[in-house]
Amino acid sequence: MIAAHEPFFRPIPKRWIPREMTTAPLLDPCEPASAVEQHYALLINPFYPKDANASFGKHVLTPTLALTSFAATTPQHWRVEYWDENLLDGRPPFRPMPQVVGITVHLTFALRAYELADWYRARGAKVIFGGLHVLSCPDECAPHADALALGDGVQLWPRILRDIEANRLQPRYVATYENDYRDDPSPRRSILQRRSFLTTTSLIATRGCHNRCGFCYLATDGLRMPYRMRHPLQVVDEFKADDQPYAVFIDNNLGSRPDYLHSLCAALRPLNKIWSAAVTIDVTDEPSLIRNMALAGCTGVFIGFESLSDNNLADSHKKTPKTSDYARRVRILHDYGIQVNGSFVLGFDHDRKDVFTRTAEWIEENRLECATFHILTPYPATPLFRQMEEQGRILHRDWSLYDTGHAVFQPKHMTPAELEQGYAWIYQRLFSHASIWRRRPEDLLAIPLYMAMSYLYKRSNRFWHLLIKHDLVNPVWKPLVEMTRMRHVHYRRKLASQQSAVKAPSQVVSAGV
Ligand code: B12
Ligand code: SF4
Repeated sequence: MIAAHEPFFRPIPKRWIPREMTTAPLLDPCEPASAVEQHYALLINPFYPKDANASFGKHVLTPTLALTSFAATTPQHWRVEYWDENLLDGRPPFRPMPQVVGITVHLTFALRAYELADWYRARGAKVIFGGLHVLSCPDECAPHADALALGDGVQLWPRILRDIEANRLQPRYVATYENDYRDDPSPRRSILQRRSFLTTTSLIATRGCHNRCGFCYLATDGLRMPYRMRHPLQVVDEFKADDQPYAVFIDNNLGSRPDYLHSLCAALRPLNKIWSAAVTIDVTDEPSLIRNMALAGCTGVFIGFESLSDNNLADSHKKTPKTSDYARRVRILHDYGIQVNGSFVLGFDHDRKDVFTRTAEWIEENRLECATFHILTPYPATPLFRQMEEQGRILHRDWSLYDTGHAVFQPKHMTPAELEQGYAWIYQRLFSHASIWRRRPEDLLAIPLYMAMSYLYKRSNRFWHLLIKHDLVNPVWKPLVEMTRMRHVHYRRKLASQQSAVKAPSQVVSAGV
């Protein structure tokens, strides 16, 4: 039993963090303009500072699909280049100057996006913004871009390029997410750097979620995202085409429609590959679905438990089983060899100062292999933001600190500084040698891979920037992934021949933000 006040005994020592992980590359203000190459589009994922409490590995687990999804709709006569500033290769290219620069904007890296946009526009490029922050704060974004894409880029990008060619670019383009998802082309993954990620196969099979939690970006005003699904065979084709052993589903909730997930699993099963996905814990309502997920290659799930307090969950309008049943449900997943990465939000109105130790104890007791923590963050234009604003609890609007690692509102039962201290403490506790060991799998044969993955993911922040800079992420991670896949294929054969669960196989880091 951990004493409830342990996180507050003494200040938590600040973690070392290399400069490249906190500071964006310099954009030289004196750089003269270079010639503009017509029909050349540069797509940028801007730099964001990393949180030293969490694993740096998460940033190179799998790429965002924000840019590759609509890159696929670029007309043939355009050249497209992709630049992710988080891969530590320096600032994005500018010689020749692209005719168009497309930038994805989230609130945490909005300022960097504005800096990039201002720099490129001053040198003759047309800048287009899209992404979540553009949807929630369009008026703030507008002065920095030639055009805003509000909503689905897959529909908007070809229209925008056509209008640029015809010299009739509009300031705003709007598209909903209500079209048939099956009509979307596959994301253009060929523009990604394969060595830079654990896997380049970020897959997405569905959009939306059956829930609408008040703190979730899905509850943003003006964002209508009904649950939409791609055909399972489209997903299978993308998985095969990218030729990686492991895929990460980046869907908000792959389990919103159990019937769909059953058919997706049936389609994935023959591939003999492994994957992980975000689902809600109610996916365990039907143990046969969990069995099918395991038979289809699911090695890990990312589950937003959010809180161990029913009152907090009710306040957020999350439809979820009672928290007293969470442990039983975690066991169902473990019984089928599926590791659990639990996501917990800290700072809800029913959280008191003991929330950190109680949560840590629960995670250790239930042997969650991985856990991700977020300080409750009211995203602009969500019901939670409005509520906090009405109550006068928003502390500031410095979006760069809305990264779920900082307290940006006044919590009910502790100070913002205590909330941040508790957050740092719980990460340090869960990344400690003792905690990693306590949560090891029951199957002895699974322990070596579990330990290797855990140490690489949770205790290698000193080395991540080197692996990233020297394009070693995939080469270093791949053997562990391949060993996991081989063990899993063996496990699946055994599982298929038996009625009930057999011993759990092994580990690969599961999806999660
Ligand atoms: C993959 C992912 C990551 C990856 C990569 C992030 C990156 N930026 O490189 C990793 C794991 C590193 C990560 C980390 C984090 N993430 Co993240 N992540 C995601 C995830 C699961 C998928 C993103 C994605 O590919 N979506 C699918 C694409 C197709 O959708 P889209 O981005 O909206 O893009 C569409 C449109 O917006 C538009 N569009 C987008 N950009 C552009 C640009 C142009 C020019 C045009 C024309 C159109 C356009 O077209 C696209 C197609 O329709 C989302 C949840 C989700 N399912 O979206 C969370 C999400 C984006 N992450 C989130 C958060 C909070 C974080 C973290 C801060 C969490 C943390 N504490 O660590 C960190 C820090 C990263 C950061 N500062 O952004 C939140 C953002 C909330 C918000 N309101 O901003 C989300 C929404 C999760 C959530 N449910 O809350 N993340
Ligand atoms: S269950 Fe998760 S994805 Fe769905 S609305 Fe709630 S927080 Fe968002």
